[in-house]
Amino acid sequence: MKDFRECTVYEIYPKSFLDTNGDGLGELRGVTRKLDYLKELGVDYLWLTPFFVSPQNDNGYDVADYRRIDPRYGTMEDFEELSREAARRGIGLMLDMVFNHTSTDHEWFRKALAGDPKYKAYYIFKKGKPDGTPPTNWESKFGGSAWEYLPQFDEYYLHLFDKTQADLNWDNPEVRQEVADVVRFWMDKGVRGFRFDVINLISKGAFEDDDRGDGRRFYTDGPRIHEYLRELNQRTFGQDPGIITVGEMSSTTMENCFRYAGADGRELSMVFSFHHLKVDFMGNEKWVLVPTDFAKLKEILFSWQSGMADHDAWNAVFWCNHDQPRVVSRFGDEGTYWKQSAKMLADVIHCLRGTPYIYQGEEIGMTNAGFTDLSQYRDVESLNHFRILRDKGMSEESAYNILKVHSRDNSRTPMQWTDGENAGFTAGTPWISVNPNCRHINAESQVGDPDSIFSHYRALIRLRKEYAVISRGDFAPLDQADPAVLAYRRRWKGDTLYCINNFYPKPCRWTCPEPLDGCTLLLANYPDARPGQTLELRPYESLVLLRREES
Ligand code: TEU
Repeated sequence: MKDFRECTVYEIYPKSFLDTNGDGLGELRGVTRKLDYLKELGVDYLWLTPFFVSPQNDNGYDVADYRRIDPRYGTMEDFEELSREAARRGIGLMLDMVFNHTSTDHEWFRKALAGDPKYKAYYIFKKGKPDGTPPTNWESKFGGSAWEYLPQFDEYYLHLFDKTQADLNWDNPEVRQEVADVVRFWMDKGVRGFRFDVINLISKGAFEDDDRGDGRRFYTDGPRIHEYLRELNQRTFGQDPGIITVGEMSSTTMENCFRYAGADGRELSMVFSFHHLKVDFMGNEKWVLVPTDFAKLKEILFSWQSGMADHDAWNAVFWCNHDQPRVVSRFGDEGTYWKQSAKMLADVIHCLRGTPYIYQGEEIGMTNAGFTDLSQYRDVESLNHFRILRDKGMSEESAYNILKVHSRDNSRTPMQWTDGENAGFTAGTPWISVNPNCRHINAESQVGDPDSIFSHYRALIRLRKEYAVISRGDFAPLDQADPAVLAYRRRWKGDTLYCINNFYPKPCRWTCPEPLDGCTLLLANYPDARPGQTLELRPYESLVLLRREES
């Protein structure tokens, strides 16, 4: 059985990974075809974003049937082949379960719409206010009201995301049983892990107007959340200690995460939290352009590292996923220091305490989409918010500049396999534009090159397996106040590891507050790096140092 502390998870967005049938959309067979590449990288699990039957209004996060595969992604045989071939290479599959909501195309919702009381009770229907407005003033995460009116019932249903994603009513025990049955169905197919989409939003509290925000405080980490997770755990994955689970926790608190991801294993193996990725937002507002607050980034990363360790709880550590801009564009440099900054950012994450997640293309330093026209955007969230910004009177150019930075489509452009036509992703017309920088950023040119970003990620994945100080060590921040350097220390038994990073393109001098005698260089992103008590750090320079106990 794998120990998830030593493992690395690789996220695949199948639609943009590899198209083998020329329809411009990637599918499961494309993943099977690239298993040797993933094995070479060394990852342990593949998290596949949803490939279930869906109208694809939110690229599969609007599930219409949890047990069937959308024909656009392939067949159940394709899935079984992928599962078998992955297992043969020691790789487990992690499925993405979207249980906060279903598509309004789901049979349950259709029956609800037809007036069947059993299925109406699967969702959250409420009367509007006497003045004809929705039940509460809550906002959808994708913009606009979180309530959709249905004239035939003179009622509204709740949708925290798109209006075609209706929230399930977890207070209904039948819903909880249905969800557990789905999890068991996939466990029986040999799945080795689950990622639970926005799982901390399932327990709704009071349905009241929010005079301080968009309503999230009424349903985030809600009143019965821990009870529901424990119940699901006991009914399903908790019966198989080999299964790993990760919960996507939207706007959560650390105190709740101690329980979600506690070592007692009563809820989940680990959690994704997002506070460290809101450092280029204005509060919770994403659709603005503000510079990255580096002090805040460090403060958040470090406090979560220390807090979770103190409570024996486990983090998923990451910069990238299918909802986030590409990290090299966001916190690094797409130009002169592209390679150095991509490697530095990798070191920061992979030496932390937690299970690292890599998002497809991150391992070759893929950048933001670089779209030049609005018509290239596909994401429902981006398109809705573009409209909202324009309605508020913002110029098209300003609204567009915000999308360029924050749109989720930045990470959804096709995987860059080669420098050829459509980056080797498809022989047809890709569903979303390929980044023309595939001419110089592509997997083919990096796999055999020992100095590539790919090789650097490969080394980090291996080091986590080799050194318990990385997989198990404690955590302590170093020189938290430095305005340019992000540095920390890990310790396990007699071993001490230092991860020291210049986060900026400007060289800087940094003196380690702890003696570094006896340290040797484990990894660096410049060929001639030298350890020393005082370091003259070059642009984006990163050093990983190790001191081992004399034996
Ligand atoms: O995302 C949850 C979520 O709230 C965010 O990541 C969201 O995309 C972002 O905050 C908006 O600014 C999950 C999935 O990862 C995402 O792809 C889905 O669209 C969403 O849930 C709904 O299922």
